[in-house]
Amino acid sequence: MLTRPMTLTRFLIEQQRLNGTIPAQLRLLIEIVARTCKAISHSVNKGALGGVLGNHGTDNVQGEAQMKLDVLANEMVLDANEWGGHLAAMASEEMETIHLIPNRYPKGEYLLLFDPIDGSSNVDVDLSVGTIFSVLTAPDDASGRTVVESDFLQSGRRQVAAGYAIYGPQTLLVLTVGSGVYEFALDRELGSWVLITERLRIPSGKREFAINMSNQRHWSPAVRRYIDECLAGADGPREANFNMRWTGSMVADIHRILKRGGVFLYPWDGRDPKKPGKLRLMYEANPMGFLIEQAGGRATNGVAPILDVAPDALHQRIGVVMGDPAEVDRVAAYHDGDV
Ligand code: AHM
Ligand code: MG
Repeated sequence: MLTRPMTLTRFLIEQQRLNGTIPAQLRLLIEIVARTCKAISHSVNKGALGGVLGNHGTDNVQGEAQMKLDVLANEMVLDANEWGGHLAAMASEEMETIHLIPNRYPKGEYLLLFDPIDGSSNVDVDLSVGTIFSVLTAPDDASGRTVVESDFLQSGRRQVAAGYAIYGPQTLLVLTVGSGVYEFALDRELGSWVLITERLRIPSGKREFAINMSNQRHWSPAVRRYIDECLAGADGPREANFNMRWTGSMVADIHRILKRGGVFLYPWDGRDPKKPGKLRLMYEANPMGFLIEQAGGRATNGVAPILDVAPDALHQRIGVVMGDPAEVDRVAAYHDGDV
């Protein structure tokens, strides 16, 4: 019997039909985002041959140097999603404020937030990077008026879809619409995303942590204690040897944790009072937190689940601890002073 691959298109249609988890408009929106990720993947792969490497020579709203690919991928997501009719507006890590759908196109009810190239400092050295996205619904009262920035300031719990594409040895798409986590691989011959893992679950008990150790001196006592105990190995209080991995691309580190287990930390640190962490709530912590919870893990900023944090600014930063629930709970308990 011929076994047909389960493409993203068929998967989304079946979810819509069988489970009713995806309204038609959301399905079409996800298809467009996934198609854009295919195009971004081509640009990333071309690298120097496509003239896309190196700095763009500009800074983004957060004062970070933009790479050419940051700017290119941002444009690609905006262009592809403007005309579909599913969106009310978009917001990106690379843009100062929200991007409204031009008047010449119909508008929909969804809000798209994205980090076009996450881990972009890794692009020029040929390590994995990715695109992260999150979908919210515009507030009911926004239908008859222009969407404003505060319409985006919804907690992560309200996301209706989230995911990332990772441009690594394989190009993969990892997606949730609130009914588990699904992993698709880009089949370049078919030009399709093909389902390779259903209902992905984080393996438990893996003794592995991911953190940028060079920030150690800036951490809170709770995070310092957690990492010290991991480093103490089999003779320490954890009575186990821990391994460490850090790629500098959140997509790659979170992908490893989803597939192999362990915990990811980019915690609050005391370097700059205006920046309580490096990662952005709306473009990184919320979508990844949604995926991690849907895969049976937990995500906290140390004191509260990330998905319950009420945002107060579009580009807000937050401390992040996510992955294996037992490890995340331990870090949270150290913050609470419970143990
Ligand atoms: P970016 O979105 O500008 O690439 O920054 C986010 C990245 C994450 O992917 C990664 O976890 C972190 O920054 C790495 O930071 P560091 O350079 O401190 O290791
Ligand atoms: Mg980024």
